[in-house]
Amino acid sequence: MSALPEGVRHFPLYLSPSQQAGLVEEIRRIVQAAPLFVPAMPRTGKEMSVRMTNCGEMGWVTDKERGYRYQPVHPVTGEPWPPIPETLLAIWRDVAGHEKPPQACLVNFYDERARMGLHQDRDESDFSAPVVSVSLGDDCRFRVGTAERGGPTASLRLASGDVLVLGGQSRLAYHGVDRIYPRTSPLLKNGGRINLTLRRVSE
Ligand code: MD3
Ligand code: FE
Repeated sequence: MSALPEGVRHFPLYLSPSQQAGLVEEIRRIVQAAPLFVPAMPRTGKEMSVRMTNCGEMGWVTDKERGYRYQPVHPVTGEPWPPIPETLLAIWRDVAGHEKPPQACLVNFYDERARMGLHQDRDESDFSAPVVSVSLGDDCRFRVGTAERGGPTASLRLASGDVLVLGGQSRLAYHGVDRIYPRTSPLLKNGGRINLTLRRVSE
């Protein structure tokens, strides 16, 4: 499959380089208050290669014992997540086409070896809201399929400043990150990729 599935909208270079740099500063402040944690798969405890944190009322976390969930506090510090920066709320208002503001913003950090296997996002209880994703730093190969496991997939190169909106049919599509293209962006001093996903968690 080469065409993008229904409901996927890609806005290449939605953010200018100076807007990207401003957003990176805001993410640095978030990571200072809410340090990156190592997510682990339910039951097996296998560690993911991506490092994570969140901002917003709720954050997505996972560990061996309690599995995938949203919770209002950081899993290590026990502190509430920092608020979602206004820059991100403004992006949501512009592209989401959804009345209510996002409740959660997951911050994923990929080093050059990190990946994310194909999965569905179904830990939210409101699938009427889209997911809005913002990419910063190195390019990646993003893959998106259908709502059925084993269906056809399309791949898309995401670059720094790109925004992706996953709504409608694509909200329950399988998706993942096949690879990072190291040193393709000058934005992050030590390289790597940051992805921010804005979501509604409950209705
Ligand atoms: C397609 N993150 O955090 S963002 C995730 O680049 C996640 O870090 C990837 O998948 C990343 O769950 C992909 C783009 C994205 C986010 C949510 C989706 C694509 C999606 C939900 C449904 C379909
Ligand atoms: Fe996902």
